Amino acid sequence: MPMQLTRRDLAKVAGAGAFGVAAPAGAQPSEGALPQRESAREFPNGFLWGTATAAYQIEGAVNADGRGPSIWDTFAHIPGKTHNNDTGDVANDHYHRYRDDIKSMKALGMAAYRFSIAWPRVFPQGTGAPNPQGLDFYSRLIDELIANGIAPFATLYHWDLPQAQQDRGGWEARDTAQAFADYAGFVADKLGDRVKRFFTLNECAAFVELGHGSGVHAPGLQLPPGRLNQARHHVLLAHGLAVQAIRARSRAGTQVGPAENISVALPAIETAEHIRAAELATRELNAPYLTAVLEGRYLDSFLANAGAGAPKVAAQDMQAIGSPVDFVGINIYGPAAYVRAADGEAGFASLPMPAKFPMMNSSWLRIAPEALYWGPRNLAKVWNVKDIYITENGCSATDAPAADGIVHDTDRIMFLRNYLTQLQRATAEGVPVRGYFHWSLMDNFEWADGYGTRFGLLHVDYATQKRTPKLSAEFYREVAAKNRVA
Ligand code: GBH
Repeated sequence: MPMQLTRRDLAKVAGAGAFGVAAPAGAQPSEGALPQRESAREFPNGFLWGTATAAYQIEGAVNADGRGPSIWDTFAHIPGKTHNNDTGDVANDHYHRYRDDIKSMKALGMAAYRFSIAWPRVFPQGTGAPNPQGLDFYSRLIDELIANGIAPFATLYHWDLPQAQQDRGGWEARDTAQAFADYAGFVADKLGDRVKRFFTLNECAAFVELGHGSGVHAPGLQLPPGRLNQARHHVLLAHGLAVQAIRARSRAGTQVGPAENISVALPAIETAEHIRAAELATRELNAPYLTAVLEGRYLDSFLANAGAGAPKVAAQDMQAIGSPVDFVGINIYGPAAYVRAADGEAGFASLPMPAKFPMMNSSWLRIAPEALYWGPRNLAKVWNVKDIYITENGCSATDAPAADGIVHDTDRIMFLRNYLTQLQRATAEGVPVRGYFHWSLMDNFEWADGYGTRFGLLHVDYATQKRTPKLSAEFYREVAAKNRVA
């Protein structure tokens, strides 16, 4: 029977004007007519609300205190590689303004902050002598966070490989995996007294493919398939060796895991057979990265596909890559695919997505709120992961200040409300998501898209470095304060 609510019906359920429906003349709004059931919409107790950033995107101060150059310094300075030839030279000057930025986090009621440590600040040459002044910046940052009641979550690699390490072969060189592990162990030893959770590498799937396949990110390579697979393998090995190094060199209780750009498979229709298809697709679509890390092996289908270009794997590599992790961080923006059940070996088929699929400002960001349900849900179901963090989720939006100087980013609020509602659906069903880090705290250097694309809750005026909370910041502060979306 089709449901047709009349205005009168709505007024009855809506009580005192909820739903924005004006009560008919003469109707008496009754108090409490609408059952509140707020608890059903809450996130679990202790759920961590935070924001995320990355070193090169916000710090600036690229020559300060002995920092060495990274591949992004080199790349961004090549004309034509970034929008407007923007670079991270100054960025948000966070290196000098971190205290104020932490005040902003506190004003938003944040309980956690995910930042990244720049390898070239700590080891300007990639290996060899550490630079104590570089490390000291992160030590001060961490102290300031803790003093403000904000838990530090540190990512050890967010794409800023020391240029010196690139000159020795970068991720194509197996030695880079060991160099990363040495750096990771060093940092865990020095900062692990205060940082309880480390992420190894941010989005291997993004920086390997974009930096070494399409070449649109640093170091701008376009490798043939075999060499690309070998670089991928070294990156996975870097993750595994770093997990081992962090365990060996940090105190009891320090936790470590990846922060990966999971390819989210969405069942187009939520029936048992299509949901099963999405689970099968999850393993396959993530075969080059997350699947290898969580299973400690490459899928047969992946190796068959690679053929002669399959990576050369040394003894113990897969064991290292599959080192047990304490949690899994996943970055989720758009969906990888809508899938349905299908005959054949794979058991699923990916469906085409129309060109006019709803999009946010970035050309790649499709709006699919249910990705924030199915991403963690599939992760928990397929690999039995017990602790999950959403290490990034967010969007580029319209973001132009109005006459009053405020960015009324109702599009970002729409995005957040819908995505977070789906995340709550997951936690309510028992999917073990422990926290959510919004990308990003503030507008910043959006890699090849430069400063023209804005992902922040705070608007940044780059001429003055003034940060101004957008309307979405107020929205997000309410979510964190109430521990629910609405
Ligand atoms: C994340 O990447 C990054 O971790 C973060 O640093 C970044 O600022 C944020 O998201 C927003 O982009 O082939 O040129 O069309 C998100 C995943 C995957 C986004 C690849 C860009 C395609 C670029 N990225 N994607 S392109």
